[in-house]
Amino acid sequence: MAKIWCSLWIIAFFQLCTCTFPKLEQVPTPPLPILPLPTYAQLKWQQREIIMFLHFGVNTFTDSEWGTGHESPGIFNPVGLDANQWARTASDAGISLMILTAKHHDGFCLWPSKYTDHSVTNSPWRNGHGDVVHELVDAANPRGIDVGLYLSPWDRHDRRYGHEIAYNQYYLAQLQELLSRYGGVREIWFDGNKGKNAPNMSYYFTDWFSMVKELQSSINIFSDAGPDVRWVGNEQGFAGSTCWSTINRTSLSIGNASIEDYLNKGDPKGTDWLPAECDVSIRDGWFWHKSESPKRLSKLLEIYYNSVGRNCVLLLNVPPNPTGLIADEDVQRLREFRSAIDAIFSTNLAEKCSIKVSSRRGGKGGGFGPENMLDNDHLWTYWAPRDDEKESHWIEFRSTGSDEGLRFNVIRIQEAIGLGQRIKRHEIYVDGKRVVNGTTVGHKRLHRLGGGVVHGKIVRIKIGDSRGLPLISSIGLHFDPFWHPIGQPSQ
Ligand code: FUL
Repeated sequence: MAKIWCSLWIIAFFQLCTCTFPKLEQVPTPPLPILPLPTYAQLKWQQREIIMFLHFGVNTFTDSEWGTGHESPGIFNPVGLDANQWARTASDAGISLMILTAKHHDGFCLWPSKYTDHSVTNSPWRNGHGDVVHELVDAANPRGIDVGLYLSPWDRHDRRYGHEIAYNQYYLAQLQELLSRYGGVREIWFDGNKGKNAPNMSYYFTDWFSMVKELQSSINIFSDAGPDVRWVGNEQGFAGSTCWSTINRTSLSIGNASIEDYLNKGDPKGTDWLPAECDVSIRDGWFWHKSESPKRLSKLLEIYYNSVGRNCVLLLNVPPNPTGLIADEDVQRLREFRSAIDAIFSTNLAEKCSIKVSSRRGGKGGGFGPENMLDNDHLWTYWAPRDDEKESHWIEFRSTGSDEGLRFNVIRIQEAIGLGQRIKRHEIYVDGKRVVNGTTVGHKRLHRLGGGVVHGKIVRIKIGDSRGLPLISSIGLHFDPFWHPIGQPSQ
């Protein structure tokens, strides 16, 4: 009898509990990341998409690309220099970071360094009281534009070059000036290039990098081998059609031509997050030359698709002229470039479609549905399939109109890279016909359709292979009126 009473009490207790406390629904959590991951500064850098490079110095006045180091500071006199015009040009082009050559290979310093007399201080410009770095910072910051600096390790002027300790100390002293006098510096550029006959000398990169991080905690350090941003391996502005932000830093060294292909593609097995930056000039040369003019809009767009559209950042050089201004034709071309990008990507035809996916993490209302691919957050809201969905992850967009369907020639896919870069292979079909056979995606993958404009009702994206589950933060179907693929190879 006691046993029966006891059981009845237990049943009653459980019933009471379930009536009083409704069953707790667990909110689905984000999936585990796949390492390596970007740092906060690297994520911010990637979102900039386009950065402006400014090559300016004595070469601007001598019509050369590499100065000898024997130029007289007396030739530097940009009488109309207006850094506000540079910053306005950047701002109108939607650019949020400008990187200036504070010192190029010729050793001439655009700021009054106390460690050399080879600087603006000995030039007629502003009667020797000028400071280009300062003027750039003052023009950029109020417009919400950040500043980065290039300080060439190869110095053809300074006599300490070739004397290892003395030169490394000199270089570190200049780094300290640049990174402590001008407020926040968001990127520092260590160019590994030097002439074949340059004296043999080691650079103390480890010391330099530590000093940089000590003085600027949210800076990104660029060099061939990072540690935060890597070179893409060429100066044409083209990343590999497969491009991983991951790579093995131990396989990299600075100024080593044999790794250019590795830099161009990255490495799916890489243990370091080290995304690539594509540096290219709007003109043929890095410095301004009277005989040169800006690249055509179609060329700039091709560069955009092959850099930003391949998971990289585009570092576009726009050289000021001897007056100290960005030439009108370059300003104009940059405006056209920005309005073309805006025109192409401001309309997303996928928004007019119904979407189906292979599965969704946490079911309906779980927070990882396909609607996340059409919102404005291209990083932290994303579609995720179910943990147990092994292969054949897919997304399908179906035109809801009764007309002839969608008309587009560009497909955009973005991964939620905050949780790692994952996708290795993907294919895209329009009404059952394959139009893209692609590999990596990363922050942004843009496919310009080699066959031209597509009219279709059903667009299906299949993720063939990935490191873990694919997480997709955004998808776009766009129309690019500037794309005429006659004779162009398919991507
Ligand atoms: C190269 C340099 O030699 C060029 O002059 C230019 O600065 C380019 C961005 O990097 O290595």
